Amino acid sequence: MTEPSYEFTRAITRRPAATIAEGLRAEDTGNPNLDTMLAAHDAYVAALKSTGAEVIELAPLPAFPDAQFVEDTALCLPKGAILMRPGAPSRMGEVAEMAPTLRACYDTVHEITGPGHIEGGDILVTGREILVGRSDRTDGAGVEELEKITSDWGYSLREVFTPEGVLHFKTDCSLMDAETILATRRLDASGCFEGYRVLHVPEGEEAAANAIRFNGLVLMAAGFPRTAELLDREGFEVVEIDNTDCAKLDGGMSCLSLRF
Ligand code: CIR
Repeated sequence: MTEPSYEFTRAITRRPAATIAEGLRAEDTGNPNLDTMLAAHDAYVAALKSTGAEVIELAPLPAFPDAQFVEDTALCLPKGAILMRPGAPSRMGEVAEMAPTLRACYDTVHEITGPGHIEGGDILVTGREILVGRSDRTDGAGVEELEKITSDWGYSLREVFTPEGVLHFKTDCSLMDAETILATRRLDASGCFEGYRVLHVPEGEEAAANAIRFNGLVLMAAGFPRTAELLDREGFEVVEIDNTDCAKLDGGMSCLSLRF
């Protein structure tokens, strides 16, 4: 039996474009370096492939400097894909760029038509439900529209909240297995994970909370030794990927792929 919340046969990624320095960020901590970002991107794709999955690698899109963060453009579920409607105006055009690839992979592709907004980074699919964090990018109308689609597919969807000042819900949490969530204490304190097994990212390593479970591996940002140790102790096989450059654009492990 496969567990669709973390067992996948495919992923979609997009190579970073030369325009990455124009990418959105909450705080300017300096521009990312394209060469080191590309090296990290290659390591990320290699790790996904090492699990036996097929990775569809899309070409850079210089007109959309944040387009490598493909996760925000869609939600991929076993019964179909749903094209999102990003809350960041500069990112809305990324969805049309992703659509043909998803239509080639899926028989059923729905889309969020608005007026609401919703980005994939705010959606965590667990073994039993879909959690969606309202944020500066995801509003109530966007969540409502998604809920109509996913309830037809038999999912229960719960609206929760992304902490103030945090870009996306999944900036602060990740699914480790169907019932286990890695999360920051500040997010868990909201009570949104009641009933789950929650592993807290050690204090000072909050940026490690955005990881991905992909088949037998957990991909996490390098440089957070206490989180890596925690996950190792819990029996997960961890692969550390350099996230220095993506972090300058508020990006992390989950943002860089669509997984299905
Ligand atoms: C943005 O602000 O939209 C991008 N610079 C980062 C997007 C990160 N995506 C994600 O967490 N899913």
